[in-house]
Amino acid sequence: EKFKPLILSTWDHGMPANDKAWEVLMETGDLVSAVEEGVMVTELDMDNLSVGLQGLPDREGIPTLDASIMKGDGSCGSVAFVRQVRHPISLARKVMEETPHVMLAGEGARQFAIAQGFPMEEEVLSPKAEEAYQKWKVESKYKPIINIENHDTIGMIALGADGKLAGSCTTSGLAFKMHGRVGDSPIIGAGLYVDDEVGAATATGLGESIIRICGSFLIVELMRQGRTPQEACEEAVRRLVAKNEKDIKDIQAGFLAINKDGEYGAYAVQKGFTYAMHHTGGNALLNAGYKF
Ligand code: SD4
Repeated sequence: EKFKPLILSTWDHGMPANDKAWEVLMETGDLVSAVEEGVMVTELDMDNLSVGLQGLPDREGIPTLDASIMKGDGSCGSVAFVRQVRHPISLARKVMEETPHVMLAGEGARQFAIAQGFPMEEEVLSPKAEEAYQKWKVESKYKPIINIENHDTIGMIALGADGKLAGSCTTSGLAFKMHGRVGDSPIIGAGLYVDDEVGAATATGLGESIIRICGSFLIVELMRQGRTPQEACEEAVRRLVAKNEKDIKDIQAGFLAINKDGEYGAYAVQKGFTYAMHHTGGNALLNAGYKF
């Protein structure tokens, strides 16, 4: 099956994000605004504890955010380890459009946000994040847990009617990470990769395992060599499993891919990875296949 336009997003919260992205795409025809505004919905969702400032904080109790955006012509921008910014995806877009750089991190990213007129939010944890942090502090153990809300990054990839592609990815990262830890989401080629000649891919899950295999870039390259999006996602999971063998029982990671013809695929390490797919016929929540 082939669909054009087509929008794919990770997890259940991909549904409202897709709805918004579709609306923007239909109204404006602007794919970059569609993928930006789509995930902005998730950045504001107070029930989502792994995207946006309401997300679970790092070990010091501070929420720090990662985001990236990319167009199929190779334009891209990202921000990593940024504080006090409500919409890191919009800041990533500003990096793409207003600077000669691809990536800004930490205090520099925050200063750039101020210069661009972004409001600075107070660093107060959301009630749910505060509660979870207080509980975590009792034992203060770092252990990634599969498929609970600390693996709920949103990654979105989209194919326009004109055959152009774009993608976005935004997260508060792993719950209770070390201060300064950066995941896959803001790393072009890890959490997101888009190439108009081939297709697009995005990732969710344990960022370290995804960075190790350049997950999203790998999927796009496999599609370039002739694999379908589904085959490419499965091969990336195989590679990820091989490179993360000793901890694999505790790792969840999932990938989404679209090729430029409008075929798509999804695959995860463990059961439970859902994704939303929007085409002209509507928006649907699907279950990805999985390895274990
Ligand atoms: C990260 N990939 O920072 C993200 C985690 C994730 O919801 O998917 N979180 O490693």
